[in-house]
Amino acid sequence: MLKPLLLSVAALAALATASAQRINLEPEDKAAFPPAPAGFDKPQDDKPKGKVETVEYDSKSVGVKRKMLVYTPPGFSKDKKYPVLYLLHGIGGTEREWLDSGQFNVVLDNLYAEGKIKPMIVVTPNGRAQADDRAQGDVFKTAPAFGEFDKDLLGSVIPYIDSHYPTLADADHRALAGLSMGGGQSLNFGLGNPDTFHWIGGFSSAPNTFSPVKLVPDAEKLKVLRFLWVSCGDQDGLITISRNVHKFLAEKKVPHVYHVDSGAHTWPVWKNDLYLFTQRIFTK
Ligand code: FER
Repeated sequence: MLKPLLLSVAALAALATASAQRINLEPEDKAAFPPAPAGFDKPQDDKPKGKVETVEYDSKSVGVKRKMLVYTPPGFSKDKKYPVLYLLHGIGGTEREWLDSGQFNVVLDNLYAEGKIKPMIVVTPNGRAQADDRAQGDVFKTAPAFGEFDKDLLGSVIPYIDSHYPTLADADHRALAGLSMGGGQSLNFGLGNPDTFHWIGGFSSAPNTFSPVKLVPDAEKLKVLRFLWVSCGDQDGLITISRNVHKFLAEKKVPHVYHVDSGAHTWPVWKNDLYLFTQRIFTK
């Protein structure tokens, strides 16, 4: 087995692709939903756009000012109240990754134009909870800081958003999702804090994902969840992580969706997951 800790970010996609031949799929590794239609991620000039802004907040746990991006939907008004999706990046990214590499705002704008999602605020914080949170050098060395991010998220990020934006500030109106390292964080912190998040998604979750027993020590406590999504690409060497989480959830009878995309550890998979996941949150 390759030692991912020695790999650069550039080598990561290669790892996912190179290991494709060694991936043994199991019968349950299937798509739960059809993929997004062509053009779902292409800007449409004639449609209303949401707004993305960068804000700075005081991180109590890290002890510095940190940045995050906040997307407010088309037609946003301070006189309304909105649910909030916290969307987390991967090991090679920062608070800008979902925007610069994933164009998440375009995917959401297009879903609004078709009336397919509820109006929501989307926050992309920086999940590398350390003073230097840039994605530089050997980013795998920063993996421990991703494990510390729950303190910042719960102690500073969410309080900032709830005090500066018109949010519906309860678990029924708060979602947590992310890709790879951010997927692991979403499962770890989301399932660990069912009083804070009722909608949770792990996309291609990385080896930072807790083992299933640690992730779900008490299945009863997860009955409050409204939606739990576990997905991965069928050509991603990390699929065993998501599959094992799915199997454990199924054994413990925790309702969830296990969705296997066609693709590797790459953006088309995560954009597709965003498209499918956001249509299923804040419903009812
Ligand atoms: C690893 C392989 C992949 C790992 C992290 C990743 C911490 C993360 C990948 C990503 O975020 O894209 O062994 O260990």
